Amino acid sequence: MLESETNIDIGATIGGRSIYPEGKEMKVIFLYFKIFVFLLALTACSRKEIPKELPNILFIMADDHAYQAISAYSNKLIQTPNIDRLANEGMLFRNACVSNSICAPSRATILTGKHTHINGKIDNRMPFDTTQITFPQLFQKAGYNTAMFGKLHFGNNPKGVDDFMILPGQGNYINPTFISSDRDTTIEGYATDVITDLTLNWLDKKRDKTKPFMMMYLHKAPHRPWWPRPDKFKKFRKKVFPEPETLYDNYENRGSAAKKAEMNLLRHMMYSHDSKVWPKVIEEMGNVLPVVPEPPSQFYEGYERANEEQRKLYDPILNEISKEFKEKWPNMNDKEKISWKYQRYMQDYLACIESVDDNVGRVLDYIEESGLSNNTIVVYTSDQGFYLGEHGWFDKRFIYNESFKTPLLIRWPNLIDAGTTNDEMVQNLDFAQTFLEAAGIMAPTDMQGESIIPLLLGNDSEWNREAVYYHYYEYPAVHMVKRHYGIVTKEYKLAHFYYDVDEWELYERLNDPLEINNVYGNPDYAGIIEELKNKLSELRIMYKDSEVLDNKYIEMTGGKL
Ligand code: SGN
Ligand code: CA
Repeated sequence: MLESETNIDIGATIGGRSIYPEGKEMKVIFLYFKIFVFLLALTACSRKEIPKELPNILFIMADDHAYQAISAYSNKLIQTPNIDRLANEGMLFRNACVSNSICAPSRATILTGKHTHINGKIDNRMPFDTTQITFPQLFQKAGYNTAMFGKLHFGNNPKGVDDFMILPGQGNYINPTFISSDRDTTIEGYATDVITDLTLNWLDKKRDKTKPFMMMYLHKAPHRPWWPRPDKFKKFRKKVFPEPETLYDNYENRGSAAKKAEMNLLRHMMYSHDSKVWPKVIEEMGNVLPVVPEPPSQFYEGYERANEEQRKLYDPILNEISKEFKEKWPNMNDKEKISWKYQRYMQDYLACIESVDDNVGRVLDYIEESGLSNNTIVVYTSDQGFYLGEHGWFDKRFIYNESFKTPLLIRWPNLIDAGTTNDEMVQNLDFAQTFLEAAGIMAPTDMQGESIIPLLLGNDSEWNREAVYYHYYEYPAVHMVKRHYGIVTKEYKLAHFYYDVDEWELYERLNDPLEINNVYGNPDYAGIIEELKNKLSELRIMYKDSEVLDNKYIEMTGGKL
């Protein structure tokens, strides 16, 4: 009999001491065993599986959208009720990050499922080898109807999409021009609204409704120079936002990379191009110029796209900003100047975000009203994080939190439990394999991420990543953030800055969340440093990165010093 055989086995493991030869004890053991088998069966039954019906994928990505500016992450700065819907009805990732915090490299990683040292798009300037497989090609081949609208910023047209209209390079906010397979088209309106119109038009009228779809809906906003739509420009102009704790950071206890970076609000944020003071006012004031030279053409590149009617809406606000600047600036001390620039920056950046949120709402409404909701995976993310005054900065690039982390919210009704959060270290590197698994398409074996489907389904025990790898290259270049690579675990961040320096930095993520205390030189951390360096070497080997490759990319992008 099976049951008695089981008992004999159990007995044998307890070192010869017979605890159940007869009666009561034996029954208790049977009972425990049955409960155990029942619980096991119950867990197996409740384990969620991907359904057979192929899901649609709606991939929404903004450009430079900091998680600090999504109310599902933090409601200090702005309310984003529509993006928050994805958190309320799906899963919010609190530790999602990128592997190289800059635009085109992040997009190349998303499309190829490979680190940038492998796909070759290490910075915004390097060409992308178009013979590589990108995940939309695999969707198209598998019978999906595929499309892309908005900012790709890749230097090439996308492959694997049945329809596309993309912005050339960075694109424009006002009356943007789009590239498509046959011609360029300029569309009157505000980029965030126009990209959404194109997306909705395709979803509603152009797509093949007999097929599942994979749509990439890619905003230009809130990328610099933060031109809001006129009504939002006006609405946000008088708002006052709380300052981040590290706005007046002096970079003490940090390495030379933080001290030498050129993304400081006081020294590197431009008066016209960024703060939107008329160039002629800056010229008249003569002695207020920042360290960074500021050709008026940079301001006019954006402004001059506006037609007469649109200018009538922008001009009164621009006049008001210039008037205030002219009156106040000469009497301000440095702290007041930083504060003024911070408020101006946030007013425009967050006004751009409000347009993104409104438009995400339009698309979510369409998905819901057209009955697509239950079978559509909706993802909201950004190509990287962004500094909103933390450490006195704007821009991104660093392995430090605000640029390294990126927002990630995913809704998949019936499969992802509503209102859930996840703290695992998932990366943009994982997106391709995740989408492919959801669609039942085999991922190429040389992709380097991992599908996060187990996390989405709540099967967390199937996820065992303890650390992620990061590598940033674009230096020397705008903002002057030095080349660095590193390892990040939930507890620590160890980075090596190289090329014109050879410096290491270590941050304790749990005790020093603001990352203001580099403890690399502290002997108390010798053990942890050794351990992390070993793990970093293992990661470099696992992801096929090396000093040879570091040097190859140095040669290709500017040469040895
Ligand atoms: C432009 C911006 C920079 C920004 C890079 C890269 N200057 O050069 O501030 O870091 O793009 O951004 S701007 O005055 O032209 O806006 S990325 O998101 O495309 O990588
Ligand atoms: Ca970007």
